[in-house]
This record gives sequence, structure tokens and C-alpha cells, in this order.
Amino acid sequence: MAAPSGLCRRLLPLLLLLGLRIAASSGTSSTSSTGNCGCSAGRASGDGREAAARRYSAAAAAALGSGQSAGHGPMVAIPGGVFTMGTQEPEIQQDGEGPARRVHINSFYMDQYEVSNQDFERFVSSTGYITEAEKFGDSFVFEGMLSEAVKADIHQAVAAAPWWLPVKGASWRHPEGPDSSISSRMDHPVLHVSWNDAVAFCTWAGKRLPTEAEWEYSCRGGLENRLFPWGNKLQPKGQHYANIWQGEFPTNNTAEDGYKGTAPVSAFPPNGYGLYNMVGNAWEWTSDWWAVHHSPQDLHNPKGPSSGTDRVKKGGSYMCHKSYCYRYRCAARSQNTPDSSASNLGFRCAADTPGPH
Ligand SMILES: [Ca+2]
Ligand SMILES: [Ca+2]
Repeated sequence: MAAPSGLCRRLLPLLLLLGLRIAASSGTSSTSSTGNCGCSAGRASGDGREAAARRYSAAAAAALGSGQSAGHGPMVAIPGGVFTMGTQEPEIQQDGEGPARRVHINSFYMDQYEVSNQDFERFVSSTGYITEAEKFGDSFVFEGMLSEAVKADIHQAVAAAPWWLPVKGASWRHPEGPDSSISSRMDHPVLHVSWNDAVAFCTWAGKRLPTEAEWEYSCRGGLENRLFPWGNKLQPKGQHYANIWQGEFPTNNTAEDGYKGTAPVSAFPPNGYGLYNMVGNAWEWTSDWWAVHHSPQDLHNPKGPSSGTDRVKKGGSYMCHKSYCYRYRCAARSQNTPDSSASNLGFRCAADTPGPH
């Protein structure tokens, strides 16, 4: 299929999807300032690639020997416990941030950092893996990161979020299009990876994606009912604790926190569990299907709905500003189709602790 028609095929449903989301949220006055944030861009539907990616990952893992640990960073042992997941004071009603519920989590391991370009390069050079963005031939890039030359070639945009542009040749190796490179950003989070790509990486590394509950438990770092991994104040003593957006979105990015785009995965202080950049920097995929209503019975190591169309992502990104995307909170959540990729979306992996829980 020629690239332009493929692009149209995927963009049209995206526009419809965004339109529907706006319609669904327009009656919720309390969330109107943050609800239609347009902070994600994605392909509108999967078409079997997930199964293909799973087959691929299983084959890759088998070839390498399961449990091999080449190509990934350090993990932190997260103790089991009970925590309050979600919030009774949702900031973005339609995202299903509430209700607050007491959730039991068994001990597990969590990657200390977001998966970096360096980590992902090891995976690709070992396996020859080709990401979905590379197969599709394009990925979504935030307009503010693009050169005028690249923008001049693009005539399509997402109506509800015109700052997202589909860029031909954008991929994890070329985050802002074919002329861009990651050579100076090897320690930054890998971007333009779909959920399927993330599953393939984690499987290869002998790991898995965290559940949403595990991710949120990790984000909270042992604190109860706090907005952020470090507490309730965004900037304790004036210090920046995460890579988000300062200034006016989307026109003025002052980079007061030191970073206009992504930061190294080890930047900013870690939380109580020693985890870095749980909120901000890159959004992170989780294993759960997306739903906004949560089962009151599912309170022990919940894994989310058994089926769906979108996967849950957590933590917000360097593009998040309170005015339009107040999602750099542990309880916040958003979603994309499993084959979506964008210039602000990455992941980290989790793993089971050995032996019985
Ligand atoms: Ca920033
Ligand atoms: Ca993050």
C-alpha cells in the first residue's frame, strides 16, 4: 500500500475518535480546561500486529534463552503492600481517575529508569526488530520539535490537536524525522515505540510491562494519597522534580526545568523507591486495557479489563502543562491504541520476583 493512502486510512479514524472524545467530555464542565488536552496522538485501530509482535517476542526470547538480561538497565525490588489506587478528587473526570480503592500488590521488580535509546539499540542490534512506526513509515511528532523544512512537507494534522503532525520517516532512531538523530540522546528515553514494540522489548529482556496498578504503586514510592511521586507540592523549595512544560502550551516552552524535549532517564531526583522520571519525561505504557470504570472486586494484583481497544499509559511527558494536560500525577491516566507511537511516549519494564509470593 502506498504511504499516503495508508496515512489517510489511519488518520481519519483518529480524527473521528478525537471528535467523539470531545463530544463525550463537553458536558463535564469541571474538566473542560483539561479534558480535551489533545496530549496524545495515535493510530485508531490495531489490525493483528499485536499478535504478530507477541509471536516475534516469544521467538526472540526463546532464541536468546529466557531470562537473559542483555540490553536493559537496573531494576528495583518493590516490596508488596496495600495502597490507595486512584483518587477521590479526580482532576480529569473522564479519565477514570477515581474512585480511590485499596489495592493489594505482591512484590515485584521495576526498572529504575525509562528504557533508553541505548537499551533499545541493544535490543534492535541483537534481534533485528523493526518497530511499528518503521513498518508504517511514519509517526506522530510534536510540531514544536520540528524544523521548518519538515513542517513544510506536511499537510495533514489532527484537528483537535494541531500540534501533532504525522511525520514520514519519524521513528525511534529519527525522533523528529529522517534528518534527526539520537546520537546525542542515547541516555534519553526511547520514543516512537508502540505498545506492541514495548512488549517485544520487555519479553526479549526476560521482563514484562507493569500492570497499571504496579506502575501507580511504584509511582507513589511508598507515600499515600499524594499527587506526585515526591509529595503534593510541584516544586518543593523551588526545585524541579520532573521534566514537564513551563510556559504557555503549545507556543512557548521556557524549559525552566532544563529540558525543552526529553531529559536523560537518570535526570531529576528519584522517588522513595529509587525510581526516576515516573512522572514527566516520557509517557509509559502499561499492560492494562483501558477502561474508565474499575471493578470493585479486582483489588488483588489487578490486571485491568480482559479486553479493549486501547492500552493504558501513565505519567505524562515533557509536553504536559497544568493548563491542558494535568496528567503528571500518579493517579492520572490516558490511553492509545496498541500500535500508536509518538514523540512523547516510551515505557519501562517490570518483572516478577522469583518463587512463590
Ligand atoms: Ca521541560
Ligand atoms: Ca516517565
